Amino acid sequence: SVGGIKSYQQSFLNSALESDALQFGEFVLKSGRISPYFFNAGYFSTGKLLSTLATAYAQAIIDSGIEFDILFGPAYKGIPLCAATITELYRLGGEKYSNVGYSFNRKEKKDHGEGGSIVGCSLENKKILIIDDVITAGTAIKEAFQLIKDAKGITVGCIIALDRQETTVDSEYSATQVVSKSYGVPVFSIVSLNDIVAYLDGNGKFTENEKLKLDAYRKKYLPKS
Ligand code: OMP
Repeated sequence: SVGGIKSYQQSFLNSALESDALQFGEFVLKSGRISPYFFNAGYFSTGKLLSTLATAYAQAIIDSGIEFDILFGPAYKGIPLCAATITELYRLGGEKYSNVGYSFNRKEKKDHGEGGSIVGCSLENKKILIIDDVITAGTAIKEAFQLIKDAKGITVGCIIALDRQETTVDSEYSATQVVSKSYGVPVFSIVSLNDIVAYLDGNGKFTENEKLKLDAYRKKYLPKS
């Protein structure tokens, strides 16, 4: 491994750079903060890219060792993520994952047919792992926790693609730390900002100027550990 990162993390980062899912420049975040980088998981939009992304999620889940029954993808972005990742989880993890299911929610409630807002496996009394792209303010993920609670599931953790490792606007902790503390569950990620810096720096994949800006940003919004 390069810069202490695993090969699936490298593949993920290479694909993220090639597809422009990971970009350097000047971006306005949901928080209003100006960031020198931005990650857009929606750019993993070919079969090749999505399969690399799904492999990375599946490897990160396997590495975490977390025990769960259902991978839940909050609408809309979580839907392809959970479907693609569950197939990779079975392909790479084998029998241990053969009974792990997946589900997602509808944004609009259906009042005919099977009804309800959950599609896929029933969440009732099941251990649920939430899959999402990035947690910034935690708005989307909070909704997911509520949906799962309403469907009588038990959320046991979250897996995201990128942990930005920056303080939220109203705390000294990062969004992943806040979610983890408030819900008492672990939040895993394929990569963190530290991994990005370590890997790209060791590979000459970004310019000296980009590196300086990224370092300054990281230090400015460094969360408590
Ligand atoms: P929450 O639902 O508030 O946690 O925010 C997630 C959102 O952050 C995403 O839907 C994006 O609009 C945004 N985002 C990214 O997708 N990638 C980034 O690198 C940074 C952000 C952001 O705006 O902070």
